[in-house]
Amino acid sequence: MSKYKRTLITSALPYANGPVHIGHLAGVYVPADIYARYLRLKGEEVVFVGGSDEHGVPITLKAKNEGVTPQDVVDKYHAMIKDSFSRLGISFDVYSRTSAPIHYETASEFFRKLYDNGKFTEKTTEQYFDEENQQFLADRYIVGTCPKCGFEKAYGDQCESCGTSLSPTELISPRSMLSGNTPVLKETRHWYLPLDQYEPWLKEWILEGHTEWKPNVYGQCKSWIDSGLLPRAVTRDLEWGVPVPVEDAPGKVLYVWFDAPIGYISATRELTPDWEKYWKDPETRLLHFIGKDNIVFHCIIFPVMLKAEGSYILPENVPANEFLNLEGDKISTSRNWAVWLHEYLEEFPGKQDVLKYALTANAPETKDNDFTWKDFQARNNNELVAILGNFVNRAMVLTEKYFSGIVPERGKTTTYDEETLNAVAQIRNEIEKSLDNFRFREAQKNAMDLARLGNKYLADEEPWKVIKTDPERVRTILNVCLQVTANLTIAMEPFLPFSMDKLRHFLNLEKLEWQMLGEKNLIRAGAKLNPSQLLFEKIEDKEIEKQVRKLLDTKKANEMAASTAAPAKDYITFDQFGAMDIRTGTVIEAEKVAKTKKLLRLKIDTGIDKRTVVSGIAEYYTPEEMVGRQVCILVNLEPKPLKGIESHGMILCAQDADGRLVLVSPADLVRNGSEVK
Ligand code: B3M
Ligand code: ZN
Repeated sequence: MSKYKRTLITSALPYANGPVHIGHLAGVYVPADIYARYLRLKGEEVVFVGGSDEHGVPITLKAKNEGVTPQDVVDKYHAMIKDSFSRLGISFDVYSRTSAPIHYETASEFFRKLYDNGKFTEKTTEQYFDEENQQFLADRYIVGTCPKCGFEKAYGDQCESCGTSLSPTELISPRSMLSGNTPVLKETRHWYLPLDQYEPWLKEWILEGHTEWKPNVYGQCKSWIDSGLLPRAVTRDLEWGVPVPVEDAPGKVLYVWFDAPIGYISATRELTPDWEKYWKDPETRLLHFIGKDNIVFHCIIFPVMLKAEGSYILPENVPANEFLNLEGDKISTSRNWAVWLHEYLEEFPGKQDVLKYALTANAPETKDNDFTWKDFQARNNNELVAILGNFVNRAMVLTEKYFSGIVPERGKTTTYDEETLNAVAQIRNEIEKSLDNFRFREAQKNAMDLARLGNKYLADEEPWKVIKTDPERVRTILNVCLQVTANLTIAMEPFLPFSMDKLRHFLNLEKLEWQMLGEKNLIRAGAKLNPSQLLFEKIEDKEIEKQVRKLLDTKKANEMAASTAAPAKDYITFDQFGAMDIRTGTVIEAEKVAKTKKLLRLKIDTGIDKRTVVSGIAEYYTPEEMVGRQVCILVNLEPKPLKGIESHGMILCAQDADGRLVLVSPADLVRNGSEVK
């Protein structure tokens, strides 16, 4: 691995203000985990750190909304996030949190060193202040219209619509998130990181020195640097956060984006007393796995902090991903438009690898991508089950059947046998090339090619036919198949760790190191296999339908929450109301009106008579559901023919936000013909 001795992998610290969803996983944690597992399998020295980001306005706003303390919020979600990562098998060497004492110490020391060395500028400026709440409005405490794109709900630090990074004073028509009021300006003193002074250095380091970074990452850096960098405040007037470690700074804390990346350092310190070799030795390769909204913080601001401090290494690469959408819509925590990891783990027990596989197969590496449940099902059924599982299963079952589960000897080989075995090493090269360039979806596809190779070999060689004429040959065929299977336990290990554990157990194999991938005798003739089961199970339509329905329910709930009731109509008199004769009645017959979608013909016992009413509720109620129901009916509406049937009256319904009609019925059974008033 060239000039490096070891790798330090960091993955963005999720805000502990909500659970983790598939967008986080696809963008950051799954690729970081694959990479960490790959390096470990190669026997390289690697440390993979993560942790919860527990400061900042996202946390305090959540606490305020829920009427609890910020500490309550982070305790709850940190535990939840940590647990679900571990159950999914994200193989952090340490998962820390920024409320940990070691982080307070690390972040304070870091700030203090820059402060003592005169790396900050100190400025008193006017900032927005909410008079009602007696609080300065930093970052997300303030919303307004984005000066760049006109989005009306841009935050004080960033517009989520166009991605522009903002400062509160740039917002048009700013409003306080706390009171909704227009804030006033008030003087306050803060420390700034003079990014402008680092412009020449950033140009050299990134624009000239890191042209190999992913185009999306490089492009964002370039546009930032080209548009000119400004000094950036690294302190805030807030109560929640790491207190500014200088005398005479009461009520001030470090800006969350100053302390959070230092969290990577604190986590490493928590892991090992030898942490400095990971952060200060130029032979360490530092990699940040993040989503695209964090690029500027990891490529510009944090490196400037590290550079200013002076004793730290800089990131070697920042393989940031684009965003994952869900069923065509942007993932959103506030709209509950997400697949939540903790829910997935409950609803698909034992299927951790399937989620990782589907997310990697569809990873938003070069552009935003879409997760759909249909695709998830297809990845499982058509790839994991039909390609990988099917090959492994056939190799195992045939060995069991013909050789009582003992690995047969490989006799004289054909050119095709040799080609097949040689292809494994080629596939290894492909996987390595892809992984070394952070192309995870391609790498996983390359690894699956090994299973495809095995399937093709089996289909061509047809041992189930050959066994009748040349049983000796079948020994060789199955030996080749089992060598491919054994190689799969290596090739697939970074992607499907739980399943490869299982497969190694079937094969009675130890965990093999990456360098052995491509070897032709990984499994010894004469070895006894364990009884196998299916490696993957089909996911049925009904499981997928259930998930899709859940999302439709969410969509509906959002529409309902967003819709407002129509304004009230003009007044009517008591007499006008009294003129409407509404009664209770029971449906005694019901049928669909032929050649219509919406209409039911109902026979109703109104207590006065038994009459026919045609009602437009067929999309919401079946005839069977209607019979026996008590309804309210306007009986003195003038009769009207509908599709050739004379309708005598109207059934009362409430119309829901989505147009759906819901019957209005008496809350208790009453005598038919009772007046409704
Ligand atoms: N918590 C933002 C985010 O979750 C932030 C990342 C910190 S990484 C040091 O997108
Ligand atoms: Zn904008």
